Amino acid sequence: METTFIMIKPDGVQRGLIGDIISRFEKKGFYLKAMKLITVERSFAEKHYADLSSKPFFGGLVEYIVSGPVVAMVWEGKGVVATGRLMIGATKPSESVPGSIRGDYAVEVGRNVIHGSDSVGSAQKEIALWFPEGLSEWRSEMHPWIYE
Ligand code: DAT
Ligand code: MG
Repeated sequence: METTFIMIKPDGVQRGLIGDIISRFEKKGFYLKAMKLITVERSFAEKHYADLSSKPFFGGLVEYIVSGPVVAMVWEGKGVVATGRLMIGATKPSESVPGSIRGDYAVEVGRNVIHGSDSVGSAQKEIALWFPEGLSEWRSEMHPWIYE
């Protein structure tokens, strides 16, 4: 099954949105395979966002990510990369539909609460970066009630 990397950014942690966000992924039928609360170094945030290093907002983005603890997670499920992105909503909260996480909780693109991998390939890279220790191997007993 597919896995994706999801991170609740420092604003999401500060604003008490951890439980709600985890609950959305749980209730959907995805499985939590790894999780940690961690404050990352600048060099680590730069590595995570390396593809955006030429963008004018890169400096501010890195400042924001290192500004407090984040919740890093791996979620597993059928189509979890694409569906996770839909649950998160568009990058700019002004374009994120109500019902999505950013649509419900964010106003500014630079305070958009949550990160999710944008492809299966970037998910693999991000999971390797954030969880070199590996994932938990469990499978939910609910599996046949969620998947055909
Ligand atoms: P996403 O987080 O939806 O995958 P992205 O990978 O294009 O979006 O950009 C990563 C983060 O960078 C995004 O969540 C917020 C910030 N960002 C993106 N575009 C921006 C912009 N035009 N101005 C300011 N910050 C931006
Ligand atoms: Mg992205």
